[in-house]
Amino acid sequence: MVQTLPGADRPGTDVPQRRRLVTAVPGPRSQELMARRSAAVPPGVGTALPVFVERAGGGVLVDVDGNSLIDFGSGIAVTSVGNAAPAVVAAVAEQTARFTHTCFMITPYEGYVQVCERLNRLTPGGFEKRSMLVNSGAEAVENAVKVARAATGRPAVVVFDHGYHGRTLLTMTLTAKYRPYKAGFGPYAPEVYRAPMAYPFRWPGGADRCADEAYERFVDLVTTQVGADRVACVVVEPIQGEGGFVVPAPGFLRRVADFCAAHGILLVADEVQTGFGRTGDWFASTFEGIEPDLVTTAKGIAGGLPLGGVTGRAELMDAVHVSGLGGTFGGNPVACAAAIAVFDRIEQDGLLAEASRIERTLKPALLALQKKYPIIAEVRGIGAMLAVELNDPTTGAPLADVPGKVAAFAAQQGVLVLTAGTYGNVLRFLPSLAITDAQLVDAVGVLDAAFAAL
Ligand code: PLZ
Repeated sequence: MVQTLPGADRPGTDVPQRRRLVTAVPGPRSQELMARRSAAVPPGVGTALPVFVERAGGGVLVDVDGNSLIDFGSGIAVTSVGNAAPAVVAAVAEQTARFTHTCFMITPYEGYVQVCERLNRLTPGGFEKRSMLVNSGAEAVENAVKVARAATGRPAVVVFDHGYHGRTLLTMTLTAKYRPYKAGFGPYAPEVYRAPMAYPFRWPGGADRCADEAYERFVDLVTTQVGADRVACVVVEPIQGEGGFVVPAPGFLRRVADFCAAHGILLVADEVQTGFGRTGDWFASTFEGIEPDLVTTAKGIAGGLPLGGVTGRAELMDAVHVSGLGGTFGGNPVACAAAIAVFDRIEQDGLLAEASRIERTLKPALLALQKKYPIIAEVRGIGAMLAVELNDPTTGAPLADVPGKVAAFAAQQGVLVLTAGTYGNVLRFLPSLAITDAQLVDAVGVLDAAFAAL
């Protein structure tokens, strides 16, 4: 059985939980490695921060030059229970020593079943469910669409502006943003249709009319251009991630869900970025009281080991013929052991409440920055998934070059922050749920200095 470390205290790491700089960032060793990287790895695989990591613990990355950075990215919302969380490390070590792989489709093992049981219980909806496991978020979304098509016998998929669902052919097609995700990679997959997202801050008719008008546009698209009876599923992130942490106008998703139910269209909630405590609940669909037919997961599920899942109504998941789903590595036993340790940590360490605590500390601090710096047009998000959108205060034009400058300044001061947004004008904050209030306050001080230095 998977071991957890009883009494391992959060963040339970010997990596000191503070920033500490001993060289410039990036330091000389990182620069050397960057030169080797450039010779060995193509530029198509990007680098947000050219700092090579040697070890990490809790919410801190230690680089090869000995600098410690406060990590506001968590590897893009992955290391939510803390990096190298002791319980995850122990579970991985224990499973690795027993066996590393069999292929679940050849000879099964209990860990896979346990992860599926937990997903079936934790995802929204009291109905009977089944889950399957894969290696990534994109693969989860691909499989959700396969299940939806097989279960409904319909071809079309409806997605939204600003949506992100992956980099494979189908999920790249589902993804809205052209550059860098789609440019040069067409032709795209057929039968994908895109509706406007209820993005309150940017809705032409104003935030108050956003939910109603966006819903009307969605219905119009589905009924007049696609045909509701041809739509297999609507795929939507309950809070959009890469698109800029867009929280849909209240009521919009609820109405989309009701429309889907009335027309035999399946609702797929892509909870890859929002799942596993990120927003203060297990899944963000619960904020709108939605019970999606299918839920896709990955990222925070296994503390950094590659794992994803599709969870859905039993009758839909069971509609696929025997052996229609799978893959060599999907639900690898080591990744499953890590996932079980992550679920236990979230439950036993009360990490859902920690996400809310992070919001209570970080959001007011960001709102205080907004008062000082008028280019911060909006502070938004839920739990430990917060962002600021940066616009020209007079014209309202997106300031696409500013997030990069703030992030570069912050990195030089020992804080890693990520950018996002269709217009590249969003800074997003995705700390580990193990981050302390002191670290949050310290990091916001660095952001303050970064905005002051613009
Ligand atoms: N669905 C909602 O956020 C991954 C992408 C980083 P994979 N987001 C980070 C990048 O630039 O590639 C994501 C997501 C949502 C699906 C995915 C895809 O998950 O595990 O990256 O395939």
